[in-house]
Amino acid sequence: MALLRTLFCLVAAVAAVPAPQAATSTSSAAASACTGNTASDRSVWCDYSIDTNYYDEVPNTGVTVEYWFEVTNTTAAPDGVERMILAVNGSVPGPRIEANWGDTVRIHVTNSLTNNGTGIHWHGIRQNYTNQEDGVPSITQCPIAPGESYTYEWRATQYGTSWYHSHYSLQAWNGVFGPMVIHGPATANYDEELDTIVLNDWTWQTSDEKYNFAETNGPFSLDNGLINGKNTWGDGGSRYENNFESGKSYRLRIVNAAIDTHFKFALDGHSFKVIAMDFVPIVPFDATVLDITMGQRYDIIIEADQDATDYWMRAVPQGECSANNNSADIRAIIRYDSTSTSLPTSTAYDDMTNDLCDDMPIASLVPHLSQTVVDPVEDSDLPVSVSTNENNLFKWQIGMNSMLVQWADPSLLSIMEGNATFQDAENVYSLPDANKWVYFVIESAIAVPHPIHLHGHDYFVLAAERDATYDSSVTLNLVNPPRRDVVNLPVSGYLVIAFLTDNPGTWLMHCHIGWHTSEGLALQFVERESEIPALLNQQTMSDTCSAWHSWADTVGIEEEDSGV
Ligand SMILES: *[C@@H]1O[C@H](CO)[C@@H](O)[C@H](O)[C@H]1NC(C)=O
Ligand SMILES: *[C@@H]1O[C@H](CO)[C@@H](O)[C@H](O)[C@H]1NC(C)=O
Ligand SMILES: *[C@@H]1O[C@H](CO)[C@@H](O)[C@H](O)[C@H]1NC(C)=O
Ligand SMILES: *[C@@H]1O[C@H](CO)[C@@H](O)[C@H](O)[C@H]1NC(C)=O
Ligand SMILES: *[C@@H]1O[C@H](CO)[C@@H](O)[C@H](O)[C@H]1NC(C)=O
Ligand SMILES: *[C@@H]1O[C@H](CO)[C@@H](O)[C@H](O)[C@H]1NC(C)=O
Ligand SMILES: [Cu+2]
Repeated sequence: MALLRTLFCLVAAVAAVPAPQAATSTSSAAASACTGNTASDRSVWCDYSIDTNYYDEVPNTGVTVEYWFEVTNTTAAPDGVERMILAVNGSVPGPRIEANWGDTVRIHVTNSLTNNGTGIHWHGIRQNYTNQEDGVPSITQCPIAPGESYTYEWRATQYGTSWYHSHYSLQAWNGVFGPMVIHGPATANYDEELDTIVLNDWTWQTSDEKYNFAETNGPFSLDNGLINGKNTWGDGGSRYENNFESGKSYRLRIVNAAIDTHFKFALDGHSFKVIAMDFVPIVPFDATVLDITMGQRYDIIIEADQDATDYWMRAVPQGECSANNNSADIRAIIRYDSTSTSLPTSTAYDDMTNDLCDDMPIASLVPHLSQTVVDPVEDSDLPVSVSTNENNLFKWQIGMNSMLVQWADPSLLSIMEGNATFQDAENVYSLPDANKWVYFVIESAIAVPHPIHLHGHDYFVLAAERDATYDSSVTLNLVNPPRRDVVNLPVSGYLVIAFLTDNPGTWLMHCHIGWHTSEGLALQFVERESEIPALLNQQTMSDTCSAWHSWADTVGIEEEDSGV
């Protein structure tokens, strides 16, 4: 019976592939659900389920899903105001990546820009033993030079919602990003998937022009926001719209892809069930308003159980940390009657304007797959602070340093060459021992929250508090604490994070506010360095770096930020 179900699963996943027993097969078709996963039972996934420990076990689908991406320089008017954008295949957001849990995902990226390198990061993907596919120039590869192509390949060992984005300079926020869905089981049932809902803030000048301002003046008011690449300004632009059928339940996958905006998100008049945070399924809880900071994702289920009319979907920038000139009008429309063309008259929940930049309450974020942190050992303290350098430009520090790394000299290259001696500015924290629980206290006296994103791991939140200082009296929550890949370092507060050293590689940890990443709020964990060289494709590393060197030498490109 088990074997039979496995076969069904394989057939369902790659209808186009004749022989399910083939070791690998290639499909660029959108993935579909696994046998047993139906509207009345979303917990099943062929031979696996929502109870499977996905840190240890992954379905062997034998499927490789393949995509071809081209990064281009073009113009667009997402909110009616035309500007230069950089984009994947010309659209903002770029094409959606879809795969099934256990698939191998292969993406060929061609850099068709004339004047920038690139490198694409698969946000939240664990990259189990595949650090080189993480897509971070200066850390895991040299940038892909103009005219060159690069192939990324990794296994989807987790499932849920995420996004990919450029990790070269501030290119992501000129438009080089898109949604990513890994299909798998869920902790609650729903009838249909509605869509990925990608939230952005938006400026009418490029992120590079804005960075020059931010570096000298600090944060500023952004011009607008987008929901799935759309919004209005004055008479221009249009809104994202979708439809509900009365009585059905819908899964929405929400991604905050902003450069500097902590959103509250809601659909007027409707409540919802939250079923996943980042790539971690959680015990479902009910809410009406979602707090979502940069880099975070939530999967929610909404019942179409209200009067059959039109409703605003809203994303409201939180005033405590995100200034926007169009805060009250970043909206989309959900219609029960798809032929309606009226503007909704629904009103917003009061909570939308409480203006604080907090995460969802920690007590609500309970992972379905329970994991316990065992005897964690405290590593370095990581204070976060800000200062100006000799040119009066803002630089952020985490731990001892503000990160400054070189595109042409990625950490993995020096580790590959066997002569890695890291400079202070590379902000390296070495974790040589395998399978140890380590924890770090990240703390800031400044009234600015920072979404802290770690590559290569889900991390465990042992404690977090705003307007507080950490000391030894703080109780660390070791039994099934929230775990995910982006958590807010609270305003004037602390965040204590733990993870298991089970993934050799150079893993970046950084603030996901774009300006702050560029201003150095980043460090790298060099985890199990001695095991790294054996995992690398040396040819790819060398070829990418020599192509980058020849291009960069010819045009004399200058790195003006942290290098990540
Ligand atoms: C991660 O990679 C290691 C080494 O190849 C392997 O032993 C382990 O099973 C992998 N984990 C998952 C969840 O695939
Ligand atoms: C993106 O564009 C390339 C050509 O530049 C094309 O081959 C590919 O099919 C497109 N991919 C998607 C997902 O639209
Ligand atoms: C995009 O095109 C503009 C206008 O031609 C040019 O100034 C800019 O350097 C280009 N940017 C990139 C990244 O290729
Ligand atoms: C990248 O392209 C942008 C947009 O054309 C340009 O402003 C910027 O200077 C370029 N930066 C680098 C570092 O290549
Ligand atoms: C945005 O708001 C700021 C401050 O409120 C103002 O100085 C600026 O001119 C506004 N920008 C636009 C384009 O309206
Ligand atoms: C490391 O060694 C390689 C050759 O083994 C050499 O080409 C490279 O320049 C060295 N790098 C540094 C930073 O010393
Ligand atoms: Cu920050």
